[in-house]
Amino acid sequence: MKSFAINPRLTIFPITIFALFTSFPILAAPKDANYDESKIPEFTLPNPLVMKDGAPVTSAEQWTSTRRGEILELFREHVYGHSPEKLPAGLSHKVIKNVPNFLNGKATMKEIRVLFTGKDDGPKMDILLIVPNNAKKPVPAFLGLNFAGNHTILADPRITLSQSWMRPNKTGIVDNKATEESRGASSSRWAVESIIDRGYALATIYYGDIDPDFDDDFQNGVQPIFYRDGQKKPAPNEWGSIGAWSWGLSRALDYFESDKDIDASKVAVLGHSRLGKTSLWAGAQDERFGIIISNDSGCGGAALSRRRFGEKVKRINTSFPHWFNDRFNEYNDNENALPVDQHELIALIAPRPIYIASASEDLWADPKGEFLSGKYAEPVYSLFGKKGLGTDTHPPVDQPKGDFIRYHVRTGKHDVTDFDWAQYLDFADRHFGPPSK
Ligand code: GTR
Repeated sequence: MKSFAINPRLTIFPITIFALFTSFPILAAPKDANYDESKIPEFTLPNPLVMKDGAPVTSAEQWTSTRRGEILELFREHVYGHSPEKLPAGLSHKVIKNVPNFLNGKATMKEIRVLFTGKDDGPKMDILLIVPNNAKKPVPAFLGLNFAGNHTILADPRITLSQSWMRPNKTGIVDNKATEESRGASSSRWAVESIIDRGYALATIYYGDIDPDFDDDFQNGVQPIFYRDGQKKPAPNEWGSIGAWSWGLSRALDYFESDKDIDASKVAVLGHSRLGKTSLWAGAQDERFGIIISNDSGCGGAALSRRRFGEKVKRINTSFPHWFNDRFNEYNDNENALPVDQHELIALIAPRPIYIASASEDLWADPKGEFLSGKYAEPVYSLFGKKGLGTDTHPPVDQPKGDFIRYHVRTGKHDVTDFDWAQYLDFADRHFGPPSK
């Protein structure tokens, strides 16, 4: 496989990126999608280091006090929507299960129910938390949403089978409900034993507990909790589902702050695909997350929208009208008008460590566009004296590169594998320090 360097002349903003050559296997592009680097239109990326009033940003202090907030506001207004500033009255949690001899005695499993309005019959999410027994507390943790219920990450009958609405076409889902057959169905995506053996806790939540993933004009999920009198759906600049899922991740972090087993200052938030978009947005907004991990997040995640490679803004807004805010539709076939691009989402995470992962056959998610977002976030990390990717070249497969911004393109398809987890565990060891036993 060949890789090609980015022209170093173009690393100064505003950047005009000309065609880059493809370094991936030839895969047929779906209709209306481009998989050919030579057909990427020319574009200029917005410069994260120029303030709204045109003044340059030259210090970390200026970034933190002013510019960061400007960019965050643009993402809220034009892409993911504003999330509520206040917590709902009555929000509370209770431990609903505690199993001390989980994983053959290696871990303790707890289930924590977060009642968003304090009512048992109101909207709620269940956190599955697995904590190593043989580790000095408090421990660092990985937190990620899952696609089909907490019981799918591991085939252990002691994990409560989700009663929530499920998307169809997944293992063991009948009439949009999980059945016993779905236990452990996603276990290949969760390296539970390795995480525990390395001294980390693992927490996960079914994303549909926070907002079921279908377009119902926001009648279910957490949005209605916040409607003002007479409001029937979020305003065009208010949150969609990605905003809601991210909000749920922050509520899990609130809980960790009260759990003496967990070091809430060392929580790595991660997600795959639409949930990778979500982990990025959660990390951008909530600076308590210590490490952010994006696994194959693609369009609306780590991939630059202006490249229009693979999935495009119009396509994602058409297939999933509920993920972003309504204003994001203004950029369908109009990416150059976006006041931000996704490198600035990565920049919002600075100076915290961010891991961006792609897969070689996942052209739909635009691996090179994901790499370039990391690349063009580097000037912001530099303000803090933090090293980023340390290369202008899209790395060959299976060769992770970078320090505070780290990247790999794994061989294979759109998925989360043991290879991905091995990198995330090393990354957490490097930046949090290895957990003490
Ligand atoms: C696809 C979508 C992607 C990605 C993926 C997933 O259909 O086009 O943006 O989010 O779903 O989440 O699995």
